[in-house]
Amino acid sequence: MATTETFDSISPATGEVLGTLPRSGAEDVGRAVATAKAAYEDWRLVPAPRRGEILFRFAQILEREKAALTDLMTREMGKVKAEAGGDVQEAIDMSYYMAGEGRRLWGQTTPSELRDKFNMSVRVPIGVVGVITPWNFPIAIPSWKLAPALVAGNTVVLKPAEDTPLLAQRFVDLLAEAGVPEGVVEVVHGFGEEAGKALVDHPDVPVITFTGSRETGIAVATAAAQQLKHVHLELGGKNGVIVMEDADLDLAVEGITWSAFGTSGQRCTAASRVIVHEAVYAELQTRLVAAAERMRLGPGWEDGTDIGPVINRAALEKIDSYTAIGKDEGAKLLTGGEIATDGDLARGFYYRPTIFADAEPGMRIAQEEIFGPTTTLIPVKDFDEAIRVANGIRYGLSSAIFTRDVNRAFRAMRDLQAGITYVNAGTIGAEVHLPFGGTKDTGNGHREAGQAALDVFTEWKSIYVDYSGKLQKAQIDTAT
Ligand code: UN1
Repeated sequence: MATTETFDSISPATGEVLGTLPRSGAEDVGRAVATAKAAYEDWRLVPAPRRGEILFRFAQILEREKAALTDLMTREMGKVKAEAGGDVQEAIDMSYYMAGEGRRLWGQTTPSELRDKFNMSVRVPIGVVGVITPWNFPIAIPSWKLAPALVAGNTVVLKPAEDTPLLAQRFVDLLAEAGVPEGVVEVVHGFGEEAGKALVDHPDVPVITFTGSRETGIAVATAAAQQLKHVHLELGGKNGVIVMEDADLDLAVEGITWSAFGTSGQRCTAASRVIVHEAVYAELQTRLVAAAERMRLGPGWEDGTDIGPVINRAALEKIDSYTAIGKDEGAKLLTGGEIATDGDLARGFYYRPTIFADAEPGMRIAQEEIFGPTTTLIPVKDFDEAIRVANGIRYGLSSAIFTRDVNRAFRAMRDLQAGITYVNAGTIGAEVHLPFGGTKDTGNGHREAGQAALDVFTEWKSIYVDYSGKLQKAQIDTAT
């Protein structure tokens, strides 16, 4: 390590220091990239099924470590036990899924327009992938990026979020235990402006995959464009749930509560808008407020906690500032809207589940990503208005509709401008074998997860094999 500087990992539940890590700078990044670049020369030649077997073993090791990682996640990131377990499970699922890709990685074979000639396309790895991950899914999201990158034959330099470095370090250590050779996965800890930027700028890192804010995503893409790098971006969301007048309201309340307040609202997929038909607007408000007020705040590791802390003080203050913004704009605060400081909660960063009502679709609380336990109700007159309001934002990640009308459900599936649409479920809960990502300002057209992830981490190569023994000219020799 070139750096002698360090930073602390702090528990958002208690403010305790959980560990101290090296604060990597450009020199450390340079060393990590050189190591990963050297390791690439052999890793790309390891048969893909063998690479897949390492991921399979990694999935098994994650299963063995699930309880320990879950506990650490409740402490370092703050989410509640059930959700932390889900985060680890998502990495287990992704690792098993991508392990299978080791025996697929399919290309195409296709006829040639000439006699005695064979055509095919194959996926080839690209080189060193720069991976920049967020803190909100500290185990799942690294797996979304590393598992496909590795099975395809790339090596990786990972720069995890500075809020969850201990989990990232465990992740990388367990990959090594699974048999990933030395140098294939390097980790640099630290901050975006230092380590992250150095990774994006490094000439030997041809692929960057980044999950984070829209603004940082634009900075990453702009810097990477100077070197024509491949860039995959997974950015913000302002996901809306539509509740029609024929919806099962109990189910809708459950789905909204889970999607708006799960992970303390700190998911890109969180339901931060609820677009409600006026016929059920009053009733839904009453039921949602009752559900929110029943939720218990506390440390994630305690049984019975419904909502854990938010990640840090800056996040707490940002979330609180949006409560002030909502009030100023004239939306009606139904419940919450304050930092929770009773008893031990004062040691951590807790925000009460917050519901605004009577919002106009154009208000800032109905347009901007808050990334906290705040949701906003917007009344609408009919289905068409609901779709218009749902689409009237810059982002396009997740969307949902509660209705019993199959015609409306299918129209919503067609017309909602988002990478993900749920029918009769909330906006969260993506499964690993389907593409994950969004339209509009949520990204730049790429997807993680599913087969689609492989497109980020491979190049297509088209191969033509002429076994005629003579020079045949495509487009010229057109006689049969
Ligand atoms: C994210 O918030 O960045 O669908 C990822 C979900 C989770 C993944 C969320 N499976 O909410």
